Amino acid sequence: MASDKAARRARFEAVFDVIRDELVEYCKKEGLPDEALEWYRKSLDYNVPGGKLNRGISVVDTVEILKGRPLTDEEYLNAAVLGWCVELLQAYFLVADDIMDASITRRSQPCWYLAPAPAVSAPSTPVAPSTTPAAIAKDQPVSITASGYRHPSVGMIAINDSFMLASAIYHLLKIHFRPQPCYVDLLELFHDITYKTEMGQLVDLVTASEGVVDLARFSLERHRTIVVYKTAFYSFHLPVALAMRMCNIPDSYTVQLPDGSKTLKPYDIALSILIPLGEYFQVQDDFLDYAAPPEILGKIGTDIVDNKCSWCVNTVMGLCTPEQRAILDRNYGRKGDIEAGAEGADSEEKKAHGQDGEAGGLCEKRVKELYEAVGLRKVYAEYEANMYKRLNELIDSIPEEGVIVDEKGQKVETHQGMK
Ligand code: DMA
Ligand code: MG
Ligand code: MG
Ligand code: MG
Repeated sequence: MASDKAARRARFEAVFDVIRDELVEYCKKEGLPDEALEWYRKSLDYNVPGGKLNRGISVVDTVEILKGRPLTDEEYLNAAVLGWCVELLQAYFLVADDIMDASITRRSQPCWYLAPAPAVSAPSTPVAPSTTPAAIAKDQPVSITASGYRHPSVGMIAINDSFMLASAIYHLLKIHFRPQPCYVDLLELFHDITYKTEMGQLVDLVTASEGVVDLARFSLERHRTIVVYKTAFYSFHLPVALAMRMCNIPDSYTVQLPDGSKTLKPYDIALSILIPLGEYFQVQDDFLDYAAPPEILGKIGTDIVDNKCSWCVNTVMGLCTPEQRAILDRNYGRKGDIEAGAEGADSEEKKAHGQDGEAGGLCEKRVKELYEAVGLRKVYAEYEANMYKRLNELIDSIPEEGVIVDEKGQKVETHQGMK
């Protein structure tokens, strides 16, 4: 129910205020000056709570499902702290990702590194209202506010801000979980999944190396490695695994089917569904990067210009004619309007689309036209329908009933409705 969903979100959001105050207060106790406290508070408010919150709320939902009853206030707070730790991890990745991807907007506001700096140290000056987002990006470290004034922008301090978003996780875990038996498991999970996500970002970035546009290096197999590592582990596996750890489900448990035909490990069962789910989610992110209007998506797509090994380009490479492939080779991963090797590209066309700082430019436009020509939207709709079916089959393949046994083969409890 929509209202139930809204209420769950509101209850979860209310915990953020407590967490933010706790983090700022800790810095205050360390003796940081007011300027730094104000900066950290603004960074937390700007980067952490404004998203869909699916990852964070799914920790709370999973704990509730595993307990099979409403949570006590203390349990709720603990689950919500873990949920906000996932959101902090996401904020850390996104602040850095937007710098690395040279993105302009996120959640319908300037990316943090382009946002007006919290402590304005220089007087604001009016600028021409027609300044484009790409010009703002080039204009580092100055940012333009909606009212058309220049402010110093956050700039590369955002790199340290991203570190502090990540470090906040370990401070919160210490404050809220240190005496609990699951503490080390929670720490390990955050460390392992952070490492995996960074591996995914590494493969994403080296596959999209600037100035080396060679589509032959792309493949759907390479894409799969990227999306599983950069997205699926932290977005889908992490929230559920944290909830399982908080409920003290040990690795040694196995689930035996009533007829004894199969034994399964609870963490493996979770992975077997959540990784494909995360893969599907990132394919959708890739598709929306090209297909969704920025006003709706809240971010301006950069994959084509950034030479990314996206699901879109890989899929189109498998569908296009040699002539279309040549268009792709000339235009993919190019920032401006001039096709490589096409000297004196149509200057009328260039004028019509603007060549100075327009996000993407003509090359991106040509790639998008090609995506339309090969019918990528239809192919995506088919992919989505197939994936939806496959994910449901995977979920259905998990037994409704089973017996959980510990490492000695002793029955722990008869478990129904594992789904
Ligand atoms: C982002 O992938 C991955 C992480 C770990 C933040 P992306 O660059 O496709 O994300 P977005 O489209 O949101 O910038
Ligand atoms: Mg990005
Ligand atoms: Mg990225
Ligand atoms: Mg993306």
